Amino acid sequence: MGAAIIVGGIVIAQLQPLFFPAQGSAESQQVDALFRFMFAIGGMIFLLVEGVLVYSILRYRVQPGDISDGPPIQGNTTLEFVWTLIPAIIVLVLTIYSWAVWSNTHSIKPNEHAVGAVGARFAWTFTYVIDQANLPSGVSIDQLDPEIAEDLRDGGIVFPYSQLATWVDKPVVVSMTTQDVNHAFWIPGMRVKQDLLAGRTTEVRFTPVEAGVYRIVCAELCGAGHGAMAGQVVTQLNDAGEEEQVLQGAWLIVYPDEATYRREFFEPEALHVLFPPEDPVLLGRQILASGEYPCATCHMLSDLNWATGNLGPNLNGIGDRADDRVPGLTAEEYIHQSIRDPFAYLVPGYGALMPQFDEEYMSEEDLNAIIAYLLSHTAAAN
Ligand code: HEC
Ligand SMILES: [Cu+2]
Repeated sequence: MGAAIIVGGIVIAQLQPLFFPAQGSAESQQVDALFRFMFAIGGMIFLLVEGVLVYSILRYRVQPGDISDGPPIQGNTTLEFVWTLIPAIIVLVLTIYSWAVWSNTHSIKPNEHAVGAVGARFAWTFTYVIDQANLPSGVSIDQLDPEIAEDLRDGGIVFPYSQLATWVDKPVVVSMTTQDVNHAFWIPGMRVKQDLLAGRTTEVRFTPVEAGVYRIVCAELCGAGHGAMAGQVVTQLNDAGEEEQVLQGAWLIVYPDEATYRREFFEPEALHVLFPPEDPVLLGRQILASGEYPCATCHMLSDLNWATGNLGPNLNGIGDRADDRVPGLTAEEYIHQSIRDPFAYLVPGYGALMPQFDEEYMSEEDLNAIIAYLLSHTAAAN
């Protein structure tokens, strides 16, 4: 009987992969083993309790005509002792086992790939550092604009990107801060989850073991667009008229090796930052495309493949309507105001939802480039 319950619990625990996403990290293997262990214990207790229940219903059900009371039983010290001891042992074993998993998964690994993450309502932005040690191949520091070269010597240039990119077998540490309220950073496929706390930096560590694309989800209710603070796949038509899947929002991309990571992600992005375009329209496009600011969660804009944001007005054609919105404001002044001080004028039909991008959050240079880019979106230009 006891053996049947133990085997049954272990069999139940084998169902676990049905509910869990594929294991993407070294940590997920440890976390899942711990979970499977708890699931087996839970399965055994389930079988024991349900078994006793079903047995009692069948074995002790009332006989026809029997109206007597059951035997009067007063306490049972052995039984009480056993049902206290067994849970105490289970809790102790689980404490030791989970402590071991926790300290393994949280320990600092040698040679970690350090990435920054910023949570903002309602998007994630990741930051990468370019320094003299990881300049793109073929680029030397003398080719750079003197100001950029200076920053590079001074500890490196930080650039933002809307995806967390890394490669297989590389331990990653993500240092996280929030622009506004608390958020929680959750990658189900990696089995890691950590809160972002206002005014503090928190960290999360994992080592990917499988190349692929993983969802990042916000797991702390943070406002009206909370549900959008997660990656999505959207099917769109590309230039050739074929359907293709476009990634929206924050995703984790794991490349198979470092060389692919550098070639497909890091070097092209670093070149954009090291040699920024002079034309403000192109610069504005580059800034918005980088995902540094969370605009795509709320707005659509075909040129950047922003296809899902519907909390704010569609920005296609904004260049045509900007100078008619508020009497007395030029188109530039209106866009400036809509970003720095969004509640000064609310587009009819929309609520006061847009974050205020003050000078601390968005520099005047970034803002001017973004204005130039947005105003280039006219019906005539499209
Ligand atoms: C949380 C959602 C949200 C985010 C994030 C957001 N916006 Fe908005 N935005 C809105 C809403 C809602 C409105 C309409 C109400 C208003 O005017 O404030 C709006 C209005 C605007 C307008 C005026 C549109 C028009 O038709 O007149 C512009 C321009 C704009 N946003 C640009 C941006 C840019 C650029 C970013 C990123 C830097 C951004 N928004 C981020 C929600 C958002
Ligand atoms: Cu959030």
